[in-house]
Amino acid sequence: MYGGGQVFEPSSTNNELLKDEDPKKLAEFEARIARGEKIEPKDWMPKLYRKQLIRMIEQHAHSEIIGSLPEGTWITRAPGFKRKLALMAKVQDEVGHAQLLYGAAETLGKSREQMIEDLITGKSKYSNIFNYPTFTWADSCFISWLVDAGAIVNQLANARGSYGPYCRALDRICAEESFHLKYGHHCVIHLATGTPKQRQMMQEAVNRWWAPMMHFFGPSDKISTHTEILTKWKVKMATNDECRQQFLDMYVPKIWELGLTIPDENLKKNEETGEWEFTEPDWEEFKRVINGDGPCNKERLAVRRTAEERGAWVRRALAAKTKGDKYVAPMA
Ligand code: FAQ
Repeated sequence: MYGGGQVFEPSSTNNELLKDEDPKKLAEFEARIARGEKIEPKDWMPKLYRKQLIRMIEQHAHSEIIGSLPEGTWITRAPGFKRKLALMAKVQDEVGHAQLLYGAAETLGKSREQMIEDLITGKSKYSNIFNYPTFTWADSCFISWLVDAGAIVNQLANARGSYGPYCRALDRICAEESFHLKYGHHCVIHLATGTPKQRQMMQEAVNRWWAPMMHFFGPSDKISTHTEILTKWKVKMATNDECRQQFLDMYVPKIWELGLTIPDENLKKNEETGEWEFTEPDWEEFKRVINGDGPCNKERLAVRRTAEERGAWVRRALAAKTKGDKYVAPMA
């Protein structure tokens, strides 16, 4: 079963892991974090910090490779040569981001092979949003603009976090994502200011993707399991609700500016508090989707499994030793 079953449940293992730590080392570690120092792979770190980072970075890496699938299916059908080229480059970037992130997670001691195994057997999670289908070209445009926008809000914050290898990977990822965002915005502007049919297609995509987009930032802070410890140790530099609010603040006006509507009649900015108010997202649907029961979970994992099987001979060939370790010239 996909997920690991620990969502929203307090993990006693976490407390046990912390209880065993040397209090002096823990205090020194926390003082370093408070001073804004980066923690590097060879530095002492609590077992729980390591475990949480592996979980989060690994899920992020999986999200990038699985995230390349709903857009990837549109490369051959993208309207025109320039859009095809740009989308192909974007999808390649997303897979490259996964490589950077798997590398960062490996510095914490989990092998890439194990991470991939945990993804394709459904043990690890990845972002909810990539379990929805891209029916039309406009769905792909929504992802390129607004899902990338949401990812940047989260990643720009966390790039200032405490774990060196993750922050450095995020810096590079954010630089590339900012091009994705511009590309996606351009695609959406084109549709939203196009023919009535194009506008309708874009509006329908916004209607389909809004709920998953609200889920994308994670459960509200009231019910988030990991936020407390991750913010304390500066892995998460903004909470789920803070990221969601920042996204709404930056992008709702831009969506409205294009004459598109958002399918939430309660969505409005409270001018007194400065906070956006919205209908509480359906957290039951969120839980179902992240635990393997979304519209495309099975298909997404099946594609990854097939890619693993088909690529196995390449990995075998690379790992195979030639006689006496000597280089053997290829036959052709
Ligand atoms: N989807 O206690 P919290 C991208 C799980 S990259 C699935 O609040 P946390 C680029 C969570 O894992 C997108 N599961 O968790 C791109 C936990 O389950 P667990 C990915 C989710 O870690 C663009 C449980 O719920 N970005 O899009 C989600 O403190 C376009 C309890 O939640 C990252 O991964 C979710 N949305 O906060 C690619 C950024 N939210 O492990 C292609 C790094 C929560 O106990 C095309 N990650 N869960 O079984 C983070 O910032 C955090 O991990 C959060 C979740 C904010 C995602």
